[in-house]
Amino acid sequence: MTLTQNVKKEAKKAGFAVVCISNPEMLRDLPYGKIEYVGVLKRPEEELPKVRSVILMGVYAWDAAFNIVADSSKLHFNGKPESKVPLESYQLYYQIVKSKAWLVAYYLGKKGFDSVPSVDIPLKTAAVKCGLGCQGKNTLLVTPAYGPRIRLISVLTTAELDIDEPYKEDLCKSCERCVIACPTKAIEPYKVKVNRCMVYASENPRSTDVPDKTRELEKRLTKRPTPNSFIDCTTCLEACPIGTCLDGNDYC
Ligand code: B12
Repeated sequence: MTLTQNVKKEAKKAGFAVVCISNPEMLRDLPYGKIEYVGVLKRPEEELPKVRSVILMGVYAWDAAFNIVADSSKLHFNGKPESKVPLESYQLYYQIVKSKAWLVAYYLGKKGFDSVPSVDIPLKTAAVKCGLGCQGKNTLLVTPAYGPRIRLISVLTTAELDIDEPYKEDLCKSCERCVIACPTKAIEPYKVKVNRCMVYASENPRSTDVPDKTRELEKRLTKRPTPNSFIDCTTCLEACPIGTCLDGNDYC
C-alpha cells in the first residue's frame, strides 16, 4: 500500500467517516483572512510552514450532543461570575475531531513527517476542493452520504501525498429547505447573515450587533441542558434531506 492509502486507512481507523487529500497549491484561492464578525481563517503555510499536503477529514455527527457547548464565560453562581474559573468554551465536536486527528498526525510523525491538526484553515471550501462534497445553500459542506451532518478538521503534513479531485456537482439543486427552516431568516441561498444566526448569538451572549428579534428567538429556542451549557442550533443542517434516507426521501 502507498503512504496515501495508509493515511486514509488510519483516518478511517480513527473513526473519520470521510477523508480526502489536497495541497496548498490547490487551496490557494480559499476565503482566507478575516471573517465577518468572527475570527480569522489561516493559510496552511501559516500553520505549518513546510506543509506539502492537507488532509481533510470529517466525523459523522449523528446526535445533537455533538453540538453541546460548555461555556464558562456565563458561569452561573447565583448570578455572579466566578472569577477563579478561567474563561473557556468547549464545543464537544471540536474535542472529538481533534483527538481523532492527532492519531493521524502521530501516524505520519512516526514516519518522519511533521504533521499537525488544524481547525483554522477554511475547512468547508478546502473539503470541496478535494471532493468531499459541495458547499450547500446553507453554506455548509454537503456530502452525498451524510449531507451536512459532518464535522471537519484538517491535518497539515510535510508528506507529499496523492491529491483527490474537486467535487463538481451541486447537490442542492432547487431545494431551499434550509433557507425556509431558519427561524431567524439568517440564510439566503449560499450566504449566512452571521449576526442573525442563533449560533453566533449563543456564542456571543454580550454582542450588541445581534438584532433584538434574533436575541429573543435564541433565548427561547436554544436548549440549555445546564446553566452554563447550550446546544448550538443546527436547524439549517437538520432541514437538509441529503444523506438522511428517511422513508419517501427522493434523495436516497
Ligand atoms: C465562522 C464559522 C461560523 C460562524 C459564521 C458562519 C459562516 N458561514 O461563516 C457562525 C458562528 C455563524 C457559525 C455557525 C455554524 N457553524 Co460554523 N464555522 C465557522 C468556521 C470557523 C469558518 C466558516 C467560514 O469559512 N467562513 C467564511 C465565509 C467566507 O464562508 P461562507 O459563509 O461559507 O461564505 C462562502 C459562501 O457564501 C460561498 N458562496 C457565496 N455565494 C455562493 C454561490 C454558490 C453557488 C456557492 C457554491 C457558494 C457561494 O462563498 C463564500 C466564500 O467561500 C468553520 C470552521 C473552519 N475553520 O472552517 C465552522 C464550520 C463551518 N461550522 C460548522 C457548523 C457545524 C456550524 C453550525 C451548524 C453550528 C454548530 N453546530 O457548530 C452553524 C451553521 C450556520 C451556517 N449555516 O453557516 C462546521 C460545518 C461542517 C460542514 N458540514 O460544513 C464547520 C466547518 C466547523 C467544523 N469543524 O466542522 N459558524
